[in-house]
Amino acid sequence: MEKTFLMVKPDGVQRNVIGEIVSRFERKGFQLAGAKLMSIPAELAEQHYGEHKERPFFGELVEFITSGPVFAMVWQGENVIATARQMMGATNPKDAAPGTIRGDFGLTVGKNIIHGSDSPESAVREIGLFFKEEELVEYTKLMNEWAY
Ligand code: DAT
Ligand code: MG
Repeated sequence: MEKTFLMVKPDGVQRNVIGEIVSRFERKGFQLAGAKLMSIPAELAEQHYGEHKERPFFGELVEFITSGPVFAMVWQGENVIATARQMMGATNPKDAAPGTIRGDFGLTVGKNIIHGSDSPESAVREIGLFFKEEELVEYTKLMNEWAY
C-alpha cells in the first residue's frame, strides 16, 4: 500500500492542531503507520529540505523547522501521496482553498502548518530520513473492507 510522510510543523504544534490534522486523515480513511513528536536536528532539516538549498529562504526554512517540536507521521492508503497534498492545500496559505489544512489554519508561506511528500520518490526518501523500519507498524484495519 502506498505510504507518505506528513509532518505537523512547529507552528501547527504550537497552534494546537495536531489532533485536528490527525483526525482529518483518519476520517478520510487513511491508516496511520507511524508517528512521533520530535525535535529536528539541523543536519536532518538540511537533508530534508535539500532540494531548496539554493533558494533564498533556505536558511529561514531550516531555522523555522528546527525552532520547536514537530509531529512526524507516516500514513498509508490508496493514492495517499497526492490526496494528502490536496488535503493540505497550496504551499502559500493565502492561495490555499478553504477546507484544506493550510487554507483553514495558515496565513503566510513561512508558517504553513504541515509538510507532505510531493511524489513517490520523496515519500520513500523522507520516510527513510525520519523513521527506522521498526518504528513503522503493519496491521490490518477491518474498516478497510468498508473503505475499499
Ligand atoms: P511544499 O511544502 O508545499 O511542498 P515547497 O516544497 O515548494 O512547498 O517548499 C517547502 C517549504 O518552503 C514550504 O512549505 C514553505 C517554504 N517556502 C516555499 N516557498 C517559499 C517562499 N517563496 N518564501 C518563503 N518560504 C517558502
Ligand atoms: Mg515540498
